[in-house]
Amino acid sequence: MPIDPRQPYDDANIFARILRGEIPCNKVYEDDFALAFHDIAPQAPVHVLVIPKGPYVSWDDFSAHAPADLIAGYVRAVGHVARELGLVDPGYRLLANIGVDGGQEVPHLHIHLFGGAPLGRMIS
Ligand code: DGP
Repeated sequence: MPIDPRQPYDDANIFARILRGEIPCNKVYEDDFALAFHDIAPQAPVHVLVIPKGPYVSWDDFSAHAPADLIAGYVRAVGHVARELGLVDPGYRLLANIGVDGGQEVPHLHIHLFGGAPLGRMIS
């Protein structure tokens, strides 16, 4: 069920619980700004989610309200994960679903990182 993008941050959402270590994840990378882990229902040979360490519902919330050091650290972490996974050549795809029309289901910002195969021109 897509989220309401105007909702306040819900500390009980599944990614907040993963960040707090309350439920496990298959971790790929972690630093002061971000956590990356494999998606539970992969849609490509590599399908990793990268989340910021902060209470942000969506890209809209994060880009408007997060401090600059967290934004920079998070963006760098996404690129670092792709390089560490060996995806830069031949390439990969980043995607963030936002709100109802974007089909966002988990109300903590996450960037999907897809790779490991030719992905075509579009993703649904
Ligand atoms: P989105 O539609 O952008 O909100 O995608 C949410 C993604 O999160 C979806 O691809 C499945 C994934 N997901 C949901 N619950 C869990 C979980 O508990 N663990 C992991 N690793 N991924 C999850």
